[in-house]
Amino acid sequence: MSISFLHSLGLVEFLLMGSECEVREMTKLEDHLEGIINIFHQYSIRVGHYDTLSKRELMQLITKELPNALKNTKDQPSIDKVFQELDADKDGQVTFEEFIVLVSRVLKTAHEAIHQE
Ligand SMILES: [Ca+2]
Repeated sequence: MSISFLHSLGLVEFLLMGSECEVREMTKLEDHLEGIINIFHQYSIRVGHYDTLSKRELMQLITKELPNALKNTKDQPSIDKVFQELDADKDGQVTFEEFIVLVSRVLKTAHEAIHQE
């Protein structure tokens, strides 16, 4: 299990107790990046493997968390298409590594939109 996953479960503080670990405040960017991991975990732990998204979990994440960034978030064929594109190894699950392809796509589009305003 990654530190971030444990962190999202609130276990890091517990594990770090007694160890000599310098505690530094997270920067804004680090905080935002960890936020992406936390959101992923919020959905990935629901069913099946705790660290991958099933199609249903991906759909829940997209519908709840990206309704403005993505079109047709409630349209099943569109979700199917996104899932197939993200599931690079075709194992029927979207890992965090596969998920960040979507994050990167959304970020890129949002950045372009800012410059068009
Ligand atoms: Ca996969």
